[in-house]
Amino acid sequence: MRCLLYIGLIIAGCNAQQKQERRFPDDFIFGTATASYQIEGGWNADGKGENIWDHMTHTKPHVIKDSSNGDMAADSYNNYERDVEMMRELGLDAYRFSLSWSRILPNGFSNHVNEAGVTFYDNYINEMIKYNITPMVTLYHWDLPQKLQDLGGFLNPLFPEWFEDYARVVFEKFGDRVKHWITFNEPREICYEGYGWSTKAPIVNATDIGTYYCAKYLVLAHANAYKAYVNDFKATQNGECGITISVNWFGPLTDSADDEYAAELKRQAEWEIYANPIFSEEGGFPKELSEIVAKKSLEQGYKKSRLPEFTDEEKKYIQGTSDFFGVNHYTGVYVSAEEYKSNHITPSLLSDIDVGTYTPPDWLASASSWLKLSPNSIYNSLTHLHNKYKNTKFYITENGWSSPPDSELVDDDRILYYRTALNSLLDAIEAGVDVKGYMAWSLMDNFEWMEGYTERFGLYHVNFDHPDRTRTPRKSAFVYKEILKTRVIDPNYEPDTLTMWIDEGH
Ligand code: GBH
Repeated sequence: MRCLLYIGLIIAGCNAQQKQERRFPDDFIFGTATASYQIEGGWNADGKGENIWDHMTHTKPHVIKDSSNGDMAADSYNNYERDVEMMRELGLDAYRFSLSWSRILPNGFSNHVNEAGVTFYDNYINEMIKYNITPMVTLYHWDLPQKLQDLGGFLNPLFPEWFEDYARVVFEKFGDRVKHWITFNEPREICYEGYGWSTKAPIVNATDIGTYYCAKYLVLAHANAYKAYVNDFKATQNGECGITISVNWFGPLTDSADDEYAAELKRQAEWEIYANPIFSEEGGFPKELSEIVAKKSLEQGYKKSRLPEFTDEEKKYIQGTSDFFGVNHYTGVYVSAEEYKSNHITPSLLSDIDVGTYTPPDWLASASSWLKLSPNSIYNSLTHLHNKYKNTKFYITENGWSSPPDSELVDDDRILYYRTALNSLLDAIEAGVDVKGYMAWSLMDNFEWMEGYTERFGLYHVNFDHPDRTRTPRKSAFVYKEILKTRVIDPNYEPDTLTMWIDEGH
């Protein structure tokens, strides 16, 4: 009798808990994300021009882990209807993808528009709209027309003009249907990895100034595109325009003042350098970083800081030029002022800040060396940004997990990662952060940059050995579908089949 009473209480307790289940708001936008070079293929199809990834993978194939390239990738150029079918299977509200600049403007400049390229994106967008899927479009996800790189790319002070011209073409062609624009994907990866280092095309490796000059012209280019949209398109097209910045969490290893300062410097070097000019009240590059680079530059014999300045006019021009803050978030690390340091090339951004980083060895590891399951890192990042840049609206524009190419369709690690991340996101929403949507990276396996096809991020597996690039849902696709539909994260939900279907109305 007593025993039964206890069981009764436990069941009652469970029910009560279920009633308090935390939900995503009904108007919260769930989607997935991809990028042009990573999925499209058709690298020279129908008049497309060469971009820096075509150029680098063709001239220096050894820089890619498996010597592969994006010539065909997942062949979305020919499979776009299947892509949209997958979006319908998942029941997505939105789909974030990027445009290939050189598919639209083969030489980078707006004097020659490649109509076949425009038609491809028209078809892709129209197919989404037909099924009520909201397109969220990134103008630049790392595939610069090679011709512009020959002229210095992001380091040329004319870059902001070139980007504005391209943006105007794109707003004009697609703005009747696209209402969510993202100018750049991850300035850090463009500037630091591509110009200040050699882990992304165009592998310029100008460690002294590459990151810093790129940051200046990128931010100006972003502001140009934003103003063009607001001044000449927004009134008729009625959309929004923002930028996506990679914000992983950098917290102090201990609560010492030195570690706090080290973590602050790291955040400034990683993402505030791009975010502060746009979102902060004071404008311009972050203070402590500016001071330290100026000091070290002079000590190193430079006539002025390697970090260029903005004029007051430029500062004002750039401030407030974003309707939202797109956050790409994957993981976190601890930052230390004294411990876990490594030797860095001098001068460089990393030697400028000179801090150590630490990842606890017991954090769950993915197939990517840099990607571990870090607790609360979405919550920490979003609440930090929210407190720093008041009244800002956010989207998580990427978040996801990698597995090895030969792994099973049953991807429980990825499911655990997504559930953990989405719970952390709910914590942030409950703490008052204005987050409007979440895009999982990625809809399908794709070309993972320097890692080629050796790391897989897809909710759908792609068979890169098959001429059709067959797509097959992983178990995580079914779990994501269930979360989208119910707006609730059920830790116990198990799909009873791995055979996909399209729900009525999708
Ligand atoms: C995003 O970048 C990209 O937007 C997307 O295209 C990409 O496919 C996705 O993430 C998954 O990687 O090896 O230690 O030098 C995420 C940010 C920054 C993560 C560079 C990998 C390399 C670190 N990326 N980082 S390391």
